[in-house]
Amino acid sequence: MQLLGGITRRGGNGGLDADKYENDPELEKIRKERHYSWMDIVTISREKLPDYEEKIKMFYTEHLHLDEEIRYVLDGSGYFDVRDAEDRWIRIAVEKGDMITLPAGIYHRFTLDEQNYVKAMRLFVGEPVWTAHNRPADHLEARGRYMAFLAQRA
Ligand code: KMT
Ligand code: NI
Repeated sequence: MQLLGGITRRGGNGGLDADKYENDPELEKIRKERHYSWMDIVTISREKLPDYEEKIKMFYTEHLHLDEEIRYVLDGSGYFDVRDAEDRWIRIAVEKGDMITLPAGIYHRFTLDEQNYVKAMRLFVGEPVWTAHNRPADHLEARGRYMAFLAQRA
């Protein structure tokens, strides 16, 4: 379903089954329709992620990307904070079974919750570009396009 600012989140009742991600026709359908050709799986926990402290800091530093950020939570949970049209932080909880998409150009950050654990599939259209542009990044074309998208909906 649509959340604010062009963000979408679909959960388990949308047909996805995180326990069957290796063979899930619903996931295959989404990937085909949305051209999510590339994927990998990351685990974010103190035990599993090298340079955990540093990575956690990076995820929680306000930034944007030039492409859509697509995450499918296979296990665990966390929070995506996003800026709304008035530049206020909005916290979006994600948990096992949720797939969230953040549009290119939206300022956001990610943090774990008290579980301190998330396992997520990262999806991408074509070859992934992970570069995080920390705020301020208002001069970037992706930011301009996102601002225009917000303005046209207001
Ligand atoms: C990111 O880019 O913020 C991450 O991959 C961490 C969150 S995955 C639910
Ligand atoms: Ni990001």
